[in-house]
Amino acid sequence: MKIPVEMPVLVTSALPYVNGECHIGHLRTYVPADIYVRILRKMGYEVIFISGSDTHGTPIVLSAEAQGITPEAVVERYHEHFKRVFKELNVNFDYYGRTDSENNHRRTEEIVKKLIENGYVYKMRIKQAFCTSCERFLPDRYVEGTCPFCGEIARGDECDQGCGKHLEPGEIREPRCKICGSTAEFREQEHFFFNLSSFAEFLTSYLDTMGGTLNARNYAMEWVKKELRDWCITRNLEWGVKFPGRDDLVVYVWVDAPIGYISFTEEFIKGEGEDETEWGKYWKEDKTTIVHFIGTDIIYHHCIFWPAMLKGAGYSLPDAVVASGMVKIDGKTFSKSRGNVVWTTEFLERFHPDTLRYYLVSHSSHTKELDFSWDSFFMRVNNELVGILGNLVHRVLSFAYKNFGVVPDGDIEEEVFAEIEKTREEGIRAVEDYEFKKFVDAVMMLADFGNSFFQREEPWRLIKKGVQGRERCREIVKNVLQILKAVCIPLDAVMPDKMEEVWEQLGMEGDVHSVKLDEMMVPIKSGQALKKPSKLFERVEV
Ligand code: B3M
Ligand code: ZN
Repeated sequence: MKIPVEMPVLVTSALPYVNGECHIGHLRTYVPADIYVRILRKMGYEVIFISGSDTHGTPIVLSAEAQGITPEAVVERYHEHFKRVFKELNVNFDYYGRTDSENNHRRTEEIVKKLIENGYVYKMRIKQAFCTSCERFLPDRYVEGTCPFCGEIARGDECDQGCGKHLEPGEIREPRCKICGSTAEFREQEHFFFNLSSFAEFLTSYLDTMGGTLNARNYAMEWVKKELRDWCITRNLEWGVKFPGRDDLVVYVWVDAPIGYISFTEEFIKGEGEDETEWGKYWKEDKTTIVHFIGTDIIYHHCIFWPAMLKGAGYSLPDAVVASGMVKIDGKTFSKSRGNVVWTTEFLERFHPDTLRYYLVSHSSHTKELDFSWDSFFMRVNNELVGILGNLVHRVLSFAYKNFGVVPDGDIEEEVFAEIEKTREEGIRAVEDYEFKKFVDAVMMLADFGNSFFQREEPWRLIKKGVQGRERCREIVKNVLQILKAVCIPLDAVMPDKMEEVWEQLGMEGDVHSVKLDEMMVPIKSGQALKKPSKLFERVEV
């Protein structure tokens, strides 16, 4: 999607449940979102980048029960953990909130009341799974059973192992209590429903123009075409946002979680000391572009529930939903119990965060599944980062530093400018299509071009061939330094630490993070002092 450049952009990244540690499966959404934001800024957009911890719902409560601590304690621990991991990975949110903030409680209440006022909420008695030995109702992940649609093992609110459908309370077959394992029964209880089915027509036309990746749109379209069932929006839990007027019920976590996007925008803007109504520009007046980064497993929630809720309460609609493919490890789905998991902190103890950022976007295209394996990680680092990029930087800078000490004089050749401009254009097109792999591939091609150019012109021979040879050598070196500069600017979005190192070695002023893509075409200044080059990447091994 091409965004009008005068429009501020709000980019959000799905809110992680803070019920356990961050594994690399999480990162498939956050890292590309961060890269997207950095590139948009380099294209001249005004962007705010927001996320936060999803602190409610049964994922949190179950984890608390298992650890014998309170939900607050679980949230406290992992909220800080996620913040630290994002910082280490250079995923730079402008604001990282939490859905249990007072403000999010207030905003959720306001929106639910609006939906009630506008006639979209009704009461109904339904059958719900109940455990007689634990003497409690079993909402969402408290219950396991079989999916009524595909027969696979499922949890209370989603068929996570099979067809991926959202399940309404009472729909699961052969329910078992997740706590004690005994067979559950169904009991009647009064709950509140959101009249989702009345939004079918609206959703059809909304999805027709919604930007983002095609997987999001197509999945959502299919669901709308089949049938939309009304959506139970209350749960029997203590922990959560109370349903207005009912002390015994909280709203379903998928109500207050996406509302977090609004609350965090508000909280960020208030923190910036701006007028409190400023956030309305984003969520009320439709004067901005809203882009959600999510995983494919939560398309239903973001492309169906969420726009319907926003529409029903009179808020602005998301302009694009970008859905990343899931991460597998050696071809298998993540599983903590089977030891099939890679923890982010352990990864970062051994490898530089930039290598992980690079791997996550270069290994497969954004909407495809990413099959993580150590072999493929080592290969990418050794062949591409060390072999192509590190090699270019080290060879060129060492030669230039040794022979000139500064960026030498000379004109940039047309061939070089053409190659850089091609990279810039391809890169922008790739980002507009959310093809982050194509983006890095284009820049790495330019680095490759730099290597062949240096090899072809043989400056190390020229320098020994008298005045004329030395003259030509200067020009060649100036040109490859230009290529380096042009590689550094876009790649900074992917590997900010490493590209800052190169930027410094090139003797450039200021930091590379604020440099726009247009600067790729601006000739590097002759005479600026080069720094003594050091190795950019180390080879990695098992
Ligand atoms: N907390 C995470 C997940 O289901 C969920 C996302 C909320 S985004 C508003 O993967
Ligand atoms: Zn199913």
